[in-house]
Amino acid sequence: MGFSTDAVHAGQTPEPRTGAVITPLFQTSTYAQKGPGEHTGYEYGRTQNPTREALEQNIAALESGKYGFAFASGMAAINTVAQLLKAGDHVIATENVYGGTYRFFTKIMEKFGLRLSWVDTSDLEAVRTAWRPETRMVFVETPTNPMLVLSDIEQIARLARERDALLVVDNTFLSPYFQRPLELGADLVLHSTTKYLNGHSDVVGGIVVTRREDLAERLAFLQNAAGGVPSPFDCWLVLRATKTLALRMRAHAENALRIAQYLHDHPKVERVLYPHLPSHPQHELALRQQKTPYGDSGSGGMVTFFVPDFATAQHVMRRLKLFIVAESLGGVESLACHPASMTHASVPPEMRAKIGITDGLIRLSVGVEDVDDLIADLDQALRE
Ligand code: P1T
Repeated sequence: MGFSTDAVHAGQTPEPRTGAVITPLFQTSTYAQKGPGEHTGYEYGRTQNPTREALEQNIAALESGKYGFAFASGMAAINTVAQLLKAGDHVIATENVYGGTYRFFTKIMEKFGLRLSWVDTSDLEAVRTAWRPETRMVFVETPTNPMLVLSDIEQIARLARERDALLVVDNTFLSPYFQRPLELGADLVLHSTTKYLNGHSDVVGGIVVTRREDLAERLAFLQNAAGGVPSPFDCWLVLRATKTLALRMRAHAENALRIAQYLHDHPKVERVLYPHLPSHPQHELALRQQKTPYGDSGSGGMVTFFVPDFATAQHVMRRLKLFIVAESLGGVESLACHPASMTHASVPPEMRAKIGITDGLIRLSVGVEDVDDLIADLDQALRE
């Protein structure tokens, strides 16, 4: 089936008793058993939930995977993936990940004996150099948050396979509409479903998808045993949203490209990062790797740009009227964020400097409003 057909139907059939077209919200914590141990396949809400299963199957299909595991947040998904490892194992991770991911690995997992190397994974040689005999996982975010640096998933997957390590890709920024890492050889793909998959800024959630049965068994165990599961209602909301993923992503990408072009030509803007601008250093990789299921390519709705300093960034952000100043991304409404003081404040200043997150960097999550209104808003905010 095509992507949009799967988006509407995968994991869902009309409910057998009433014919309800929409998957019901099974808002229950437990299930009746005929006698001890005689159950319907559903025992307890943490372990199984039909609404959650529908969502897991739906997103697994969109990611060209077989098995999906939903979580209460993107961080809970990342936490569960990290639990596939043990003390002493080494992880090579993209140096510019979401600030919370960096905080999770450095402040929590290192305490339990995981070893981390923060590497510019856009440089394959740097990944090779960082490799150790105990390297068991490569954790890649592409495009990165907020620098929009790309890593070549196919090449890193080859390296990881040769050396018996798992490749995990955080695909939050593009969604499966623009990038399907499992097709490129990744073992696991994960999302903060809080972002594009839900798309309406009313749920915090996460998901992990794989094609591998051995990993699926371990993830099913961890999902239940560690327990970071989402509420049935949140699953129901995300399932409602994935139906329009293709429509929304096309609108986000169209608006974002127009805005990136506008900012590129603006005298007050020092630099714009957007992978589908020819000026992006990895434009070629973007065209090759960030493909829709229909063969065209795109870069989603995130645009990063630089103004000279913190004072200018503050001035611009305070003047924005339509763009809302807020953390998060991927919703239908446009947001503006100052990573150095907001989403990446938990990354140490030296690391921020190394990655290039300056005090004059502004990150836009471009929504699906009329693009002329968005450009007019930026225009008035960038004026003296
Ligand atoms: O917020 P949560 O659902 O727990 O997801 C964490 C997460 C994981 N991966 C990426 C790439 C992310 O961007 C995030 C969350 N990011 C933000 C809240 C933000 O504003 O960047």
